[in-house]
Amino acid sequence: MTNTTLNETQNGSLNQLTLANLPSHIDIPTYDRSQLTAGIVHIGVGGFHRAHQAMYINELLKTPGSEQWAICGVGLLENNRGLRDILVKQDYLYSLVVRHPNGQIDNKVIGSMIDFIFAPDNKQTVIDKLAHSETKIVSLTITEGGYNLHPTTGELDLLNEGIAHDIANPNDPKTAFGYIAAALQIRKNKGMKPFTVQSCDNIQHNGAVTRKMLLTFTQQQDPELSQWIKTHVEFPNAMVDRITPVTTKTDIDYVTKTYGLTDEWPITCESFSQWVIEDNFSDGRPNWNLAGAQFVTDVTPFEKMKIRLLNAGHSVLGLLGSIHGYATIDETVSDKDFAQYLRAFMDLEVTPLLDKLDGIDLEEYKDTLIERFSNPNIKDSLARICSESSAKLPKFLIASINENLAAGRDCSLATLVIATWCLYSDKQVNQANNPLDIQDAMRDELAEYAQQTRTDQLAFLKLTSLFDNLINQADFSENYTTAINALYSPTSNIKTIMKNTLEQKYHTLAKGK
Ligand code: CS2
Repeated sequence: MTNTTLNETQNGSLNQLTLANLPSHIDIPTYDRSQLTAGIVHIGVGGFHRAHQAMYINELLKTPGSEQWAICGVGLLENNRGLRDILVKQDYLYSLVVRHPNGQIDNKVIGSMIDFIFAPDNKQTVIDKLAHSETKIVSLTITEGGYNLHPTTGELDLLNEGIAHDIANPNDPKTAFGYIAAALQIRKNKGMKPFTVQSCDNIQHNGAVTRKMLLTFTQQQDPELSQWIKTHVEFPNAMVDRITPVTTKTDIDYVTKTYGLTDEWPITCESFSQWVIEDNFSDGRPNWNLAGAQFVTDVTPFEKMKIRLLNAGHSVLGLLGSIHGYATIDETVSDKDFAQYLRAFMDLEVTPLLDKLDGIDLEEYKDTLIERFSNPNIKDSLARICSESSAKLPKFLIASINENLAAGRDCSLATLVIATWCLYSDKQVNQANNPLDIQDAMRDELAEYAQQTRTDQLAFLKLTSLFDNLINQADFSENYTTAINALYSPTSNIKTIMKNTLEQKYHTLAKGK
């Protein structure tokens, strides 16, 4: 590279033209992007999608034969406008910085996205794109909350504003379900094949849940459409995994320096990646297995293992670590008191709930999780981990509490996490009195219930849409009260409370519970 091109590159931004000027150690798309078509329309182009599914397609495209499986992104949210502008400017290219625990860094540019539609301004364009015969798969990362799954009834929350709006206005959708239903209606009317609806969110049986939500939704809108979807549309379940922190200014600066050009929204992620998919598709699929994904007939044991150990483990560290005053996962887990608590939680309150998995050694899996969490090059913020806890904890943690209670097993370690969530929602500061960055659609409601704890120790649990009947289960509420008393005592210290809870746990176990 000559000095002139280097300067031009340094001043330029990442796009199809400048790609050729990148330093040769950067892994760039070598395939002809002009020949690609978007067989996949992806709703919810967050960091995780860009580090995971889009990366798998990028790898696949490197060998000929998959040109029809590029991605068209769709952003449903008003705050996706900025992302659209950046992606358009960059010809939908973005950099992916893969950080290994040992410090090794793989610098990539991902080219599998070839279009992006900002839905709020282009509703009909999105519907037409989904209804187009080229679209074979509509995939989703709309977060746990995006499914509008009522946490205790397991049904679609018909009172949700967006859902109620979309049921009443089939031609003016706002939610993923509204768009999907509108497009499937067109395909049904035209006698076309449906696309597959593929969830990539951290929900156990994410495909079955998506199916159930969409069937309830369309049942309200048009029962005939619902029946057609029930008969014809596939919703494969999948386990997805790759830790992808929120992009920071440091990540952007790193890319500017290393790539010699500007990427306004690079993604950083860990080196580990896993995708286990049930092989049920309505109209074909890419050979993701050639890019490292795994097709199975039943994903149940994989997803339960991942959600109950990794995601719940994150929440355990996230809430306890936040109160202590830590900012990131690696910082929290490098404190041996937190690592010990996490491991005991995994071993004693989750492992007994998991089925044996051929080819997977659970002890090794847990060791790997701790190693991944400890990756000092992934500064995954506790604020991200604790964000939308109201949508996450029912699936990640409360499900395990209920299963343990039903089996007569102690679950005091998870109980302390729920009590800590109450303190976190109530005081909204850590134990050094510094404000916490709480992002949760239910933030005000959580605070309202939690703030009554001083007069009613069980007040938080009265939020039955999250906790269902936990308040009436003596085995739970006794431990919860003990935890609340400790957390709300004037001399409270989270580490001491964790130590005492662990000690008590071992006593209880010694008594055979
Ligand atoms: C995290 C997940 O949001 C969370 O609470 O646990 O985003 C986690 O990093 C991914 O599921 C990893 O695959």
